[in-house]
Amino acid sequence: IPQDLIHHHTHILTPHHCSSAVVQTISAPLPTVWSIIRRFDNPQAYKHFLKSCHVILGDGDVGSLREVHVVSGLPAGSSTERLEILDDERNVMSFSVVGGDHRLQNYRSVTTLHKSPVCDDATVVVESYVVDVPPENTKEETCVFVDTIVRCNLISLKQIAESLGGGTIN
Ligand code: A8S
Repeated sequence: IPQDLIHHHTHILTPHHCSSAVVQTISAPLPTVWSIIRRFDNPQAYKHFLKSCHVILGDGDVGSLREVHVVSGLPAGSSTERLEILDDERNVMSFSVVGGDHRLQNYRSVTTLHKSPVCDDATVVVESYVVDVPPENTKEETCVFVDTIVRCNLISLKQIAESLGGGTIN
């Protein structure tokens, strides 16, 4: 990660926080991957655990709020999320969870995209997060749960970006 982006993945922690990061390499150009990530109104394009998303405030700029509904089978119904960073120059996006019915209080994630150092048309995605450890869970359980969701999302992002084969979506 370039020096000027490291601070985005540096989270302030207390003993009641859990934090981790997932890295995924994608064989698609950075603009293709960014065109999917930057759409705050359309996370279900690659997040398979979401069944719907409605922007309830704003028009997709920083400060916008969305309400997502989760597929059945997860210990959650919905989540209200705020767009914290959307930097089209540096390819940084971040959102935080501000409400909903689920166990991930104060979830915040930051996603940065990097041109692969070895291949021009490949992209490295780094997604880090911090979240409160729920009262009935351990840090390890919380990290396993969230890592699983984030890893699934990034694998799905990879499949979709690679299938676009160099194009971008709007
Ligand atoms: C994301 C990341 C996560 C989403 C979690 C971790 C969530 O949408 C799901 C289940 C939950 O229990 C919590 O980038 C919540 O979306 C799939 C509803 C927040």
